[in-house]
Amino acid sequence: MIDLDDLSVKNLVKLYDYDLFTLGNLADDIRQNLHKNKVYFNMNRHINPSNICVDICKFCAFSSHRKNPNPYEMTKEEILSDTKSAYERGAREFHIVSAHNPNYLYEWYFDIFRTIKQKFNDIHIKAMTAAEVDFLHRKFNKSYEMILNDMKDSGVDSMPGGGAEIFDKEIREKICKGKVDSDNWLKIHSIWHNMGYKSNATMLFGHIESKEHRISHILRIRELQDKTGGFNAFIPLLYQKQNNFLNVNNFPSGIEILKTIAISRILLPNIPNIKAYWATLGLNLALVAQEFGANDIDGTIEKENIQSAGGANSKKGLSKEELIFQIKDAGFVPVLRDSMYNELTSF
Ligand code: V47
Repeated sequence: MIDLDDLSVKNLVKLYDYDLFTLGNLADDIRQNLHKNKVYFNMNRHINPSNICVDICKFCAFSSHRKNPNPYEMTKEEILSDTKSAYERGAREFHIVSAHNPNYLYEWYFDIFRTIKQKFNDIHIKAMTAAEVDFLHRKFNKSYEMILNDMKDSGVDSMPGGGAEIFDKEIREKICKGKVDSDNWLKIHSIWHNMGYKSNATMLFGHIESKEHRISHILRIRELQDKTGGFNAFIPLLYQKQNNFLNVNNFPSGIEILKTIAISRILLPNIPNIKAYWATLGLNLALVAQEFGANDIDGTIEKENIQSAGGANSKKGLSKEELIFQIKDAGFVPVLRDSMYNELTSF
C-alpha cells in the first residue's frame, strides 16, 4: 500500500490503481471501527422554494434556464403546508435550498426559517448552501458573518454541503463560472464551524473532472476539517447527465464510483460519516457502497427536485419502511438518526 501519510495528490491518486477489494477492505475497516454494521438514515423532507437562478451551472437540470422552462416560486403558504404534511408523516429534518433567485428580498429567507421554526419547534432546519450565502453576500452587500448570524438567529441548525462541486479553479470556470469560488466556499463553512455549528461537504464527480481533481478536492475538505472539526458528513454526489448543457461522454463505471467512495473514507479519517446519497447512486449501488466505506444513505427525502431533474429516479423519495427493508436485506442494521447523527431507533 502507498504511504497514506504522504498527502500529495501525485501519491494519493495512485489509490485508484488498487483493485476495488483492496480499497474496499481498507475503507470497510475504518467504517467498521466507527460504525460497526449500522447504516444510518433519517426522516427528512427536501424543500426547494424556487428554481429561478441568476447563475448558470452547466451540470444543473433543476434551474429554470433553457432546458427546464418551468420557472416557479413557492409561496410561504405552500412551503408551510409542505412542512406541515411532512412533519405529520414523521419528518424532522427539513433540507431547504433554493436557486439564486434575483426576485427575493434579503429578509425572505430568514422570515421563512423563523416562521417554520415557530410552528414546528422540534425540527432541524438544514438550509442555505455556501453558494446561496455567497449569492446573498454579493447581492445585498452583507458580510458572510452577518448572513450566517441571521441564519442562526432565524433557526437554521446546520448547513448542507451543496455548491462545492469540484474545487479546481479551471474546472469550476467550465462548469459553474460566476458561482462561489472554492476559497470562499471553504471560508463560509469555516466561519459557520467557528460559530459552533455543523455542516456537510459534497463533491460532484463523474463529469469533466480528473481523478487528481477529486483527490485534491477531498484533501482541501480534510485540511479544513483538521482546523474546525465542523463537518458531519462527506457526500460524493454522482453526476446525473440528462437535461443539462455539460457535454460529457465518459461516465465512471460502477467500480470507479465505489473506488471513489472507498477513497473518500480512507482519505477523510477526520470526518465521521460518509454518505452514499441514494438519490444520485440509486438505492442498490448506495447499499453496495455501505460495504466500501459509506455508513449513511440519507433519508426519505419525500420530494427530490435537483437530481431527479438530471435523470435520477428519486423524485418521490422513499418510505421509511422501504429503507428499513432494503438496508436489512443488504445485511446491515438500519439506524434511524437525527440530523446530528444521534441514534434514535435501530431496527
Ligand atoms: O451542489 C446539481 C448537485 C447539489 C446535478 O448536505 C447535481 O446532506 C448530480 O448538495 N447531477 C445539491 N448532482 C444537493 C446537495 C445535497 C444533497 C443531499 C444531501 C446533502 C447534505 C446535500 O446537487 C449541488 C450540485 O452539486 N447537482 N446538478 C446533477 N446533474
